[in-house]
Amino acid sequence: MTKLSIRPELERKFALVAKTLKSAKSVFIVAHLNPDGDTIGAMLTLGSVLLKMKKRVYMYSQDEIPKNLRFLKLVRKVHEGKLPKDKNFDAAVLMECSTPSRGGNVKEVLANTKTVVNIDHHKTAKNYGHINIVELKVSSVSELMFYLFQEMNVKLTPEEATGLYVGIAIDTGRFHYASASPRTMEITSRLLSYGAKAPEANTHLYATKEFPALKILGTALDKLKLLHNGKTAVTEIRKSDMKKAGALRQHLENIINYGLMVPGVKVSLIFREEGDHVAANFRSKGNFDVSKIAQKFGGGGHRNAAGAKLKKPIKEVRKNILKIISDCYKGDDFCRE
Ligand SMILES: [Mn+2]
Repeated sequence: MTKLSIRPELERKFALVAKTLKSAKSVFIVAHLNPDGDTIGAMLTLGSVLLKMKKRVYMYSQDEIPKNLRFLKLVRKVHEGKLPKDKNFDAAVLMECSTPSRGGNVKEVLANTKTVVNIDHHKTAKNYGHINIVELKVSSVSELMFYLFQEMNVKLTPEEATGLYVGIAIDTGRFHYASASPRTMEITSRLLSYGAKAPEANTHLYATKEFPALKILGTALDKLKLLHNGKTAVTEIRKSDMKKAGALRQHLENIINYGLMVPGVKVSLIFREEGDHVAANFRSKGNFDVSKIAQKFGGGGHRNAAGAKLKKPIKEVRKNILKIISDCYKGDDFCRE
């Protein structure tokens, strides 16, 4: 297949990384904390390629890898929360870690590594590596890694192609967001022709849910209410709901997004009892800046996704926060970006 072209400056950097990795005997690869499909997919694919080249490869994820990614075969070779005994490496590659600490407790290892490579696609990325490849116009670090393998003249195996496919699918919201560019699709097309197992990956990522996750979703939807002329969707999860569903915190992922699906809804909220406090989570559409509301209650986040923790009874938290949101609709414009 013909090479997919990139900016000469970027191509030179990838050539340098390819050369560094080819001559390295040992490589330390790091995923970020709370790892997602992109950081893990990119790490596993690089790990597999380097293992075939007979290098000492140490893949490190300080936090546990989520269950829905464990179908990727090489996951079992990742050291979860376990730093290497021999801390000397010829090269290290950090997958979308904006700073080294985003990779966890890796400072000492990096200090003993000859060449540190930082690969990222986020605005927040700092140039802490000896080689820094920070490219904002790609969907994912997995998409970015494709160019490295191109530069290394590697033909990816089906398993390796699946790793990059997972990263791209996750970060584009399964090709839903604007970040899925024509180039993203071209790269994905190549991954499929290398045998990426897209249907299998999609089943694990999008069509698998543990029973407690389904049950607690049912409870949250059952309690969902529309307020403020249909602009706010709100629900709550009590400790007793969690117990009844047998649900853990990990089973709550994505529930908040359901409220935003309702036409006309601008803000979705979940109030949840947890330990000795109430967690308030916010999602919004457009220029309604929920991070401003979270900040008023000691929390934070981004324009469209934020949260706060409050040590007050759930009824009171609910009333106070809904009041502020109602004021926002009435013209208080502090909550507009
Ligand atoms: Mn990413």
